[in-house]
Amino acid sequence: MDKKKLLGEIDFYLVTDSGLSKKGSLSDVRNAVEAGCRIVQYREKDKSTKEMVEEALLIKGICRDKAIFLVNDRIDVAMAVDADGIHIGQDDMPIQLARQLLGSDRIIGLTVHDLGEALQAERKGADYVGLSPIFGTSTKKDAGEGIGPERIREVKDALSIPVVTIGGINRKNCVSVIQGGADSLVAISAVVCSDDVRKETREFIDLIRNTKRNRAP
Ligand code: 3NM
Repeated sequence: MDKKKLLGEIDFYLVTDSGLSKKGSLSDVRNAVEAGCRIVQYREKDKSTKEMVEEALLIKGICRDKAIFLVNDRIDVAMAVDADGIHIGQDDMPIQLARQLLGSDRIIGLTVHDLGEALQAERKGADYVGLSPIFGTSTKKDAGEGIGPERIREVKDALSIPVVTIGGINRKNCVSVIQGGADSLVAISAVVCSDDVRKETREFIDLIRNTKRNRAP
């Protein structure tokens, strides 16, 4: 399965958060993938490297040929478990070095906050950008103020790589994000804090697909 090709088709994007999760990251990934989620990012800030490697291997096993499996920030963990790629921020490993370490086949996603950073990300070889934060969020304490869904379009129109959106997105405001031009969206608290991750993921996927079908080209 060509995971870079799959990247062009993603809609709902799961990012794990063991601090917020009701039933744990493994359960969240299992349920989201069963519901049809095709991209998973393992984001873990508080566990030991050993625990992360063990958990990442289990998540990789769940994703297998159904979903792209990325590791947030920790390029060493991604390489150790042979993940499909990584997601990094502006202050993490510089993208050119990450590419040297990972090779051309792996997926690298980069967080960007505006059009300038997005253009640079594409120029430097990112496979997608994570545009953030769209709305205010308490899930990431230093995320800053939301840029609003109306700022997505300028980034989407300027890039040829997928635009993933993150930050304060829920089922009420997600239609505005997709209508704004996003290819994909992450909703962490809206999903992992829910009692039924599978149902919540499915509802996001259906809403995103219906909105994409009906939006102007
Ligand atoms: N990164 P929720 S905001 C992981 O702005 C993350 O870069 C962000 O969580 C950024 O969907 C964020 O619960 C958390 O708002 C998003």
